[in-house]
Amino acid sequence: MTGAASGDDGLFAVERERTEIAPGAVHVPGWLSVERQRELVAACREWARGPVPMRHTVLPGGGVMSVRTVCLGWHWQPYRYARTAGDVNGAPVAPFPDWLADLGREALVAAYGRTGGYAPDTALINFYDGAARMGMHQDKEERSGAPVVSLSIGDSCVFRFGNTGSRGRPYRDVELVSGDLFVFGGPSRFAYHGVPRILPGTADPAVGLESGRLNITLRETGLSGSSR
Ligand SMILES: O=C(O)CCC(=O)C(=O)O
Repeated sequence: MTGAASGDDGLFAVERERTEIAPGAVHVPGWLSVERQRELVAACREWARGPVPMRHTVLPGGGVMSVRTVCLGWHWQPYRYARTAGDVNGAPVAPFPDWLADLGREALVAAYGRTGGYAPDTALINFYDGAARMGMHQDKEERSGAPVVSLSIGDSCVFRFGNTGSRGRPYRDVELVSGDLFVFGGPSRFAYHGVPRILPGTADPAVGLESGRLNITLRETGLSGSSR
């Protein structure tokens, strides 16, 4: 579903239509209905409780990520996936539900017009308060070149989508609004990307999130067995 209105919020020339940001990287504004966003928010609240609670990830150098994260299917920790959360409480990660894989396939149809046999087996659910950020990085712990499906709910953000060679320019800043879908695959699958800014107070209370931003990324790990 597309069709949100065009506009200008003073920061960006906002094109609220399906837009290919780079080859294989597609932004589909307003893809999730408010009802679906509410359902996802409710599901995220459950997942945040555990068995592995949502937490700030600690980086190998001792830095602490400002976003809080919980995973499904496979637990991501810097910089690998495992079936148990060795860096949190040692518990097995919550299962990745079939309905979320179905949603991922619907997302690929919206972005590319086809699913290509997409079979995501992990989700990273990030919660950003108004001060949280995510630095430029590549999603590269997966052993699969399948696309990443990204769903945004709550406060809008500035999403920076760059190139595959470095964290620097060229990149494009895209405003991701509640309900937006962003898919990156093909030549953009390993592009650097990040979230330099949240726009607090922009969420629609109807989605069930009073403040902050949820981002859900679906991925194919290409892994099997218990851990790698
Ligand atoms: O929050 C976002 O839109 C991006 C999240 C992200 O880059 C990640 O989880 O690796």
